Amino acid sequence: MKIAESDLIINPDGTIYHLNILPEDVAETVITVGDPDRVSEVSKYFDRIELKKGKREFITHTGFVGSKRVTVLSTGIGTDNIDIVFNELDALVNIDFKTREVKKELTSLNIVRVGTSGAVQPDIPMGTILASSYGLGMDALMNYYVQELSGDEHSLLDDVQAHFGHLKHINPYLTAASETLLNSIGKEMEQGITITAPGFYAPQGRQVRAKNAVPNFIGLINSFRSGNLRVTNLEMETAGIYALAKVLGHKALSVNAILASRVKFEFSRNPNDIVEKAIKMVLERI
Ligand code: R1P
Repeated sequence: MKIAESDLIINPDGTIYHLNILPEDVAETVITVGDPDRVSEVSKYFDRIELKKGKREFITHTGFVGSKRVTVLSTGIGTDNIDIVFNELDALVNIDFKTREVKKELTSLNIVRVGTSGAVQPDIPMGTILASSYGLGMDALMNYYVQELSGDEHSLLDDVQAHFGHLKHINPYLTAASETLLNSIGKEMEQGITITAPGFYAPQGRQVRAKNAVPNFIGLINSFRSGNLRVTNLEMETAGIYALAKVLGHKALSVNAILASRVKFEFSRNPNDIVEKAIKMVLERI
């Protein structure tokens, strides 16, 4: 079936609408970062850079780490941007731009996010590099897609709903990391459930001047348990990445540089060093 021109917008030069890149510009291993300035912090370790392109907050560098071709791409902040990045990345590899039809042979990308995040457990210090075993979305993205859950995801989501169900405005969604990537890139890292929030301040329990509707949100978050599983950290993209990657048949892992402790009310004095450590760990393992 031909995908409509209004549904999949291809620019006159053959690039996809927002990312502004061509199908051949995408490697099968993709690193996503939130901050556009972090793209060159990753690609500075490439042995060779073959392409630098961008539009808006979506900056792409593609090159080689040894013999492995890697794309690093910035998503900007939030799951609304993840919706754009993941649909366009998937279209670049799985839709024939000439016929506008889905290709017969699909490509499954390996996608690793290197992001920044705050810990919600007292035993997880700033400086920790943490792999998200699950993404738990408190945003609205997956209200608009059909998601099929595994048995494990179902029972964990039941526990989540029992714990957070009194927050009537939230419809949480949950997806596991790619087991393959969690056991390779995430090996021996701290692991846990990452909550993805639809904002930075009250949606992550921060109290500045506006009055928060959910009292003690961090306490509610860090007291959640399902067997041995607990929520370890908060940020703004992982759950959307995990959910859309799975819906579209890609593998995803989120690696978090912990810059803040939300329970000790601390923020790192050397955040760039922690991010650098996370970047190096991921590049050594991809
Ligand atoms: C908020 O400051 C941003 O930082 C975190 C959050 O998820 C949000 O995008 O990640 P990045 O550093 O990857 O952007």
